[in-house]
Amino acid sequence: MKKSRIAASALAVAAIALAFATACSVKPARAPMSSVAVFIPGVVSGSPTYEQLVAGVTKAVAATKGATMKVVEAGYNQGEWQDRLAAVAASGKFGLIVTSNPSMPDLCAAVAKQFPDMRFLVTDGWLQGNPAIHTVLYNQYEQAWIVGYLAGLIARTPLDGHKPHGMAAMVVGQHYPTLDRLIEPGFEAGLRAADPEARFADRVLGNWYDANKAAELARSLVAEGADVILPIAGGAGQGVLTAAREAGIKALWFDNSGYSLAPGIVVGSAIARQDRLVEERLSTILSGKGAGLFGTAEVVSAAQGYIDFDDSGDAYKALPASIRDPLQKQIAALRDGSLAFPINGF
Ligand code: RBF
Repeated sequence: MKKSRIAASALAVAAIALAFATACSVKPARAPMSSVAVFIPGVVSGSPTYEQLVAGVTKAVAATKGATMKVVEAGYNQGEWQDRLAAVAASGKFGLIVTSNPSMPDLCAAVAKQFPDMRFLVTDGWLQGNPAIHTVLYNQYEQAWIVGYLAGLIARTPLDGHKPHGMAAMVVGQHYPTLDRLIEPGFEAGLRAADPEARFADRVLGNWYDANKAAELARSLVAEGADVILPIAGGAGQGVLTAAREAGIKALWFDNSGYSLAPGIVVGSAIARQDRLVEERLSTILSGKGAGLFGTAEVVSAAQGYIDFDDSGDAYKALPASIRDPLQKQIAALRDGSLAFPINGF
């Protein structure tokens, strides 16, 4: 009796030891795709593109039972982004990282090598053929073309006491491939379609947050004769609106609707429906139907409704018919696809 009790307890100890050893040697189960990290290369507040990204993820997660999300802001030091991204993957808490901007596909590819179980949804970027990553690029040539066209009309029309000089301008955070190959060429092509003689200039800020410096750069453009300025500068874009208000010129906006940011000053908004796109793609992934997306790269454009012009703003509607009538024709043509500038990624 005693002997068998000792044997039984020895067996129990061995069983516990075996269970412990097994638990230690087996990797923790990988987090499900429904545990979503939203990786912000920058700061959400003030950057329309990131505000839309968070809005889209929030909607898809709210509509999916059991799904969770966490927003991780990586800040403005771009040299830290890859380590921050790797730390999110290494935490083991997430199955999917959703992020956005043209520099992110390469960083995600580097982190995917270290963490092959992770999956990545990257918008506003382009990378084909990596089985861990799905990217969607907006046709930003079309998005910029339509506000460039409006800029050309503004630059030749006296507005609210401002005498035009035939010049449009941009203040940009930094140079990068989608800006240099799509946004600026699209803006200039739209500008020249409205006014072949129009002048164009840009100024580079060197970051995405310094609104004071953005205002200074905008003032220097006004001194050169700019009649209208488009900021592509994240939170720093506010500085351009301040300078435009002081100088009595007009501003344009990009990504989301900007009319309420500076009433009477922002007279046009070229939209990328990032919130809708992210909600749709993430919903597909969360419902388990997204396996075929990973490894692919896609472009979405105006004819599909992901690029648009918001023609509902009061300041837009207050523009003279000599501006709105020709612009409205181009907006309709972009929407129905009869005006299109196809791009095939990079
Ligand atoms: N856009 C922003 O609105 N805020 C940002 O902080 C920001 N950071 C960027 C950082 C890099 C490295 C790159 C390449 C782009 C960044 N953008 C940012 C621009 C953004 O991806 C997009 O091109 C513009 O919002 C125009 O749609």
